[in-house]
Amino acid sequence: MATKNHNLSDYDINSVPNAEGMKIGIVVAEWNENITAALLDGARSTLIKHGVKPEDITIMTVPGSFELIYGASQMVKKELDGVIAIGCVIRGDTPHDRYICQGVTYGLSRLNAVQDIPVIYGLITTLDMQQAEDRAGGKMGNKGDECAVTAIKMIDFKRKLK
Ligand code: RBF
Repeated sequence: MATKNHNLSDYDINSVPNAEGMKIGIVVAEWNENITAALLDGARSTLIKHGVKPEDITIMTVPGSFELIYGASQMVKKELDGVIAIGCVIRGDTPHDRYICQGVTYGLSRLNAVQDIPVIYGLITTLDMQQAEDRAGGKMGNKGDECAVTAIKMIDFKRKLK
């Protein structure tokens, strides 16, 4: 959804299933907290807007994005219908950021493939802080909103398959 000029908060409201009764876990990284807090706000408010009860949203924090893998892998074992992993990795002076992004992307992909509930990829990977701000409620919208809508759609996908 990071297509050029695509606003992450733009979606067809009629395409989103009713999320009443859905239980959702959100695991949030503390690194770049100004960004991840804004992503969390977006995700939480969009879930609630579509019918998820505040008490059915479980929020857990982990130190950095790399820990999202462990965090999400523990949360998928709980009584939840889906898990959103939120983090922000900003390019630094060393290749460290690339290893973190690769690790998180692989770890979350693997969870998606082997676990029973959907894990939503809410990792922002940017070249600088401005790009991150643009995607955390700035001019590109809020990736947290997009994650919430994706979570609802994927949970509904699973429900329809049964
Ligand atoms: N975690 C993030 O969520 N975002 C970052 O941009 C980020 N940059 C890091 C840069 C360096 C040099 C190091 C050592 C860690 C960074 N981390 C970052 C933390 C990482 O995800 C993890 O918490 C730690 O490496 C401990 O496992």
